[in-house]
Amino acid sequence: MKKTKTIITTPIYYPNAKLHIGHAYTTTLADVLSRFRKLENKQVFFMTGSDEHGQKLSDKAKENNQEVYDYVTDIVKNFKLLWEKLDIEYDVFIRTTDQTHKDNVQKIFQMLFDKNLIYKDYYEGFYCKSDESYFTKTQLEEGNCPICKREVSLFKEESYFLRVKDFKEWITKLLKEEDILFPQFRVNELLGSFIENDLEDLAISRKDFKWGIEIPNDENFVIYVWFDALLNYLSSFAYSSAPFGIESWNEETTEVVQFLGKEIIRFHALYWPIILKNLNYKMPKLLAHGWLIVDGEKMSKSLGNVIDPLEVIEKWGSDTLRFYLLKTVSFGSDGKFSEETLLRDYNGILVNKISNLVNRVFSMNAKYFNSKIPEATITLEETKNTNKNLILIEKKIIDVMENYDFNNYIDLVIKYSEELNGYIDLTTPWKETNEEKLKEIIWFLINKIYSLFVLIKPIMPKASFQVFEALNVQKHSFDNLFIDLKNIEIPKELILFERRK
Ligand code: ME8
Repeated sequence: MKKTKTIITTPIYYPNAKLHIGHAYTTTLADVLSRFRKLENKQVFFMTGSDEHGQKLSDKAKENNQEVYDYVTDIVKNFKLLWEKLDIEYDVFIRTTDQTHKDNVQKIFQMLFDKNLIYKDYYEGFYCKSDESYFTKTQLEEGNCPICKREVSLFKEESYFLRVKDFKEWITKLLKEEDILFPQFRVNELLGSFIENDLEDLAISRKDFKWGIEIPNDENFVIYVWFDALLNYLSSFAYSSAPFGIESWNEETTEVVQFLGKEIIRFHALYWPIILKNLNYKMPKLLAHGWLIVDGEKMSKSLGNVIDPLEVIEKWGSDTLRFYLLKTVSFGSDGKFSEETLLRDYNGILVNKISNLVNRVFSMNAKYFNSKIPEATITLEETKNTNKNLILIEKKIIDVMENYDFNNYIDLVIKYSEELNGYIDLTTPWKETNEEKLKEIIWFLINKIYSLFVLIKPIMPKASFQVFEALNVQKHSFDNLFIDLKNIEIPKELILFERRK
């Protein structure tokens, strides 16, 4: 069935430090999909935010001699600044300390408790503060946290639990048959590591500290930060900037897409579906990407290899960072970030293939037609062939993004620019003496440059905006890629990306 609405989420990030290019990668993916769906005339709800409770943040604030809320508020300002600079167009930025969210979490906790999906008992196990995660003894790696390898602490306390074990069969079938988690190989990893070995009910309360949402009618406890955090995806619908209500979640014509990094698959593909099922919400599509690796390692403060996206944007611009992140990481696998490959792609693709194409065509239009786009129709064999190839690519782009194939999307966009460059080489307008033919070539090129930048807009909104300004077109949609621009004056040149050393 054709979808008419799209719900897109990113993880809500911990405000314990500035965000790095790993976070920028996830959020860029989400933003690209959001802009893409809007160009398909769909109604999009794109949410992101900050995960502000938990022991890690409470300890961090103490180290800084600050109230936790003040401490996280400063960092959240930096999140918002980054999203602004990276051209992220979200509808809701949710903070888990917002009253709307807290009320929603308490309401849902109570509902699930009343349904006996949550019960009270004793917990004994290991806790990693850094990942805010519980582990059983067998899950530890050499006695340490299997995610971050840090020390864990052993504790026993009274706790509330979410029933998970009871859903073993259901979740196994769901993951195997329903295609909710992509890439597919992550399904086997999850089934192997957590489900077949030791699926335990999840402790969802903490007694020893206060920085969290109180459990209704039991003020000695706060709700475990992960249970609190996952529910953000539902609380966001209560915000005034949400473009539509929660009832749309279950509509058959609504697509729900959730982006996440591979290390938080267990929360999203195991516990979250159980919560959703018990609240009668349909299953989302979970897109789990790999990590960005710098100097051979996952970024971390202690290794000193953290790349600040704000610095990259300052130096290269947001379009370049967005383009590079999508191009360099093969979705699902880890990808290496380096300034050498960034420079290579910048000069090799953005300058040589895209910016030069635009500038060459604009200057030819100035030289041959005094900057006024000529009027023409398709008659030449070369134009017919190129047009056919380009229309094929346009269709493929729509198709591949039905399946969230970001790498193919970006490759196809590059191919589109190569086709146009090839068309210039083939038709050699500088040698053309027939006025009508020359008109056709330049008219066709300008119109297809327009189409190229509609296709590229989700990835590089700034460059597209510049091209649309130059061509004086305000409205864009994938339904209307060819708009027959003619008889209008456009600039003599347009340099989108300048060569760098
Ligand atoms: O896990 N490469 O927050 P978080 C790529 N608050 N992506 C990376 C990355 C890297 N090196 N490092 C981080 C949390 N990410 C929880 C989420 S959701 C209900 C709660 C991205 O601040 C990636 O998306 O640790 C990863 O899943 C997320 O940041 C973790 O962010």
